[in-house]
Amino acid sequence: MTRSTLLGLVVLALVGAGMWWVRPPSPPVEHLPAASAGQAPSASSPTGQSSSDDALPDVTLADGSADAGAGVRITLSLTPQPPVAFAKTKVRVRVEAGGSPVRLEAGRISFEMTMPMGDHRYTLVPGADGWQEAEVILPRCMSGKLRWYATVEGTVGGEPRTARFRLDLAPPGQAPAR
Ligand SMILES: [Cu+2]
Repeated sequence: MTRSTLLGLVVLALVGAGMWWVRPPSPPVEHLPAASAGQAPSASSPTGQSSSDDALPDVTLADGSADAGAGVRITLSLTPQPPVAFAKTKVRVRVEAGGSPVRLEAGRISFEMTMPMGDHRYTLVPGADGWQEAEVILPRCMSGKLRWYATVEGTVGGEPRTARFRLDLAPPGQAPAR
């Protein structure tokens, strides 16, 4: 076999491999309108969030509860409502299993946005009336977005339990509703 034939084979192999590589494993959905990417069309919330958000309990203006599986229900309550950026928010969590209050062992709550906003993780400590609580200060996002997500985690009867909620932070200086 001559040198040029070998080179030709190598080129052929590379072209073949290249064609294999450019064949996308999935369609480039980022170039498609959202409606044709398999998402049900829905009215956007004022904060421009997708419909998957709407399934999460909103704890901005009222307490919210979420099913954490196996009959465990996690309730999240913020004070004030709405919570205000850069101000203290009292976070309270209550957990029921089969309708009876239970303790969330190693209870903790974390807050995040769709973008990295730093670490906002808090341990829940025992409070009054069976609530477990934390004092939280969340920053305002420079982008102007207000939507945060709260994740409550812990174990009940040795089983890990998680519940997610959404909230919209009021801008600093805005008087809380109550
Ligand atoms: Cu941000």
